[in-house]
Amino acid sequence: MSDILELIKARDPEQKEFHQAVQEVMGTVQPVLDRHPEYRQTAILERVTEPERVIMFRVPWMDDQGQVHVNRGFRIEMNSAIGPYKGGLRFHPSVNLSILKFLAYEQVFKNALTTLPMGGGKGGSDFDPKGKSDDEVMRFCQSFMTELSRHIGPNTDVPAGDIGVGAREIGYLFGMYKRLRNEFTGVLTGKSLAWGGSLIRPEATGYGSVYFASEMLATRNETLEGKTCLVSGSGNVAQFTTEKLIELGAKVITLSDSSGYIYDEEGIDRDKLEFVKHLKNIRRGRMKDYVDKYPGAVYTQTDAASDHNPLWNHNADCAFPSATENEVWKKDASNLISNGVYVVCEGANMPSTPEAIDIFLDKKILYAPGKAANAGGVAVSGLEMAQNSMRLSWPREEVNSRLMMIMKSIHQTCLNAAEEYGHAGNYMAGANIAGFVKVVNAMLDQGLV
Ligand code: NDP
Ligand code: 2IT
Repeated sequence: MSDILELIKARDPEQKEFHQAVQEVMGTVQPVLDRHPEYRQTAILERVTEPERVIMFRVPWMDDQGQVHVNRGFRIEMNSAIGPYKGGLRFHPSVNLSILKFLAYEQVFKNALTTLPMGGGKGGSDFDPKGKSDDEVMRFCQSFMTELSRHIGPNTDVPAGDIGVGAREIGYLFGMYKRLRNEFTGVLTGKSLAWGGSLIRPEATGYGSVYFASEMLATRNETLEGKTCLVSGSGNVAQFTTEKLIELGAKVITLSDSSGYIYDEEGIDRDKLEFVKHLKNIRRGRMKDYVDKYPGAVYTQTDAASDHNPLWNHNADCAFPSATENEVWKKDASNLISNGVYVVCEGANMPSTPEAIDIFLDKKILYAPGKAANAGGVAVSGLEMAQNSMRLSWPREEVNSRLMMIMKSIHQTCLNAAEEYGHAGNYMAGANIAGFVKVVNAMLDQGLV
């Protein structure tokens, strides 16, 4: 195990997030390797940690003042053992090869857990959509797709949204792909309903994360009703996590963005959530504005360079980190535990640092890793692909009940795999093992690939 980590560190020493993601998976699959010597004999670890293909390209675009800018575009085609590459696009200034490789790597195992035939990929750009006009975002998306269109396709690689890529960006990207290829196909998911999108896709990640938390609580004969919840982020995942929590009778008392967080002791109700959706999705404003509208709430600025986030330091039962990677530090994990939190359900990808995870596992709380808990988003993307292939559109209830079934199945799969390999009750080990076994067996079936 340490061999493979040494190898990837030596090969790409600067890719810290990628190393972190690999270390987490490799740290839990040793019992599988012990039982299956053929995996080591066929260098499966070396193969599964090396992307099948990495595409990196120039994205030139012009701003509203006529100034030319150049960003970098990426698509990591990580693994296609069980289906076409599938995974989101992230537009954020922090985007680099390390972050996208970590996300693509997580995506491979996450997609395997969904029960649907999807391989793993991820892409994006260091473009910052904040403060850009719609026209600027459109020109950027058109330029980005001009190159990306050569590499993707409904049976090859199907991108979707992630941080900074929502319905608006998917629309511009799809329009350009259609124009370049003269094809109306399900090449992207997260499309609008009128032109091939699926009902429930916008809600799916957040709803799925809450369904997963409900399943975990059910193992202790509990429900979310009456539970106090901390949610971070205020984007797609955080909004629909909050929506479902409210529907199930829980009380959400925090939301955040990269500048700070709001604490609303009375709870964020439906009206307040509608305000947040409008603020973030239409006005593209900041969470700070929440307290002008609701003066009973408190806004606290946060410092990205700090080793903790005060959002995680409030009395609560459950926490749903739904903003970004490494947003829950060691100190936050200790604060969560001492404030009574015993459910941590990751809506974001890799939001907890390894030290924070150690604390959750040590305290034996209900801890759901992102690759299981947030798989509802890509699962409904898979259902969008299925509907596109059939040229049909399922009703809301049908998609929602499939999403619920998938989340239940992922929950059970994690428990079963954990139990089978001596990690009973450890959802992180269960998710890693189940995802890993499915993907590497498919690779072995297909020969030296
Ligand atoms: P959005 O762009 O809709 O929202 C992102 C939110 O996170 C914003 O509130 C943003 O604040 C905050 N955020 C982003 N970067 C940082 C940062 N570096 N530090 C602090 N806060 C930050 O993205 P999503 O809601 O779609 O994604 C959130 C997380 O969920 C990501 O980890 C993503 O990979 C994951 N995910 C998303 C899925 C989906 O279907 N969309 C599916 C599965 C996982 P600000 O406005 O200040 O940038
Ligand atoms: O991290 C993720 O799973 C996503 N951003 C969603 C990917 C998708 O293809 O829907």
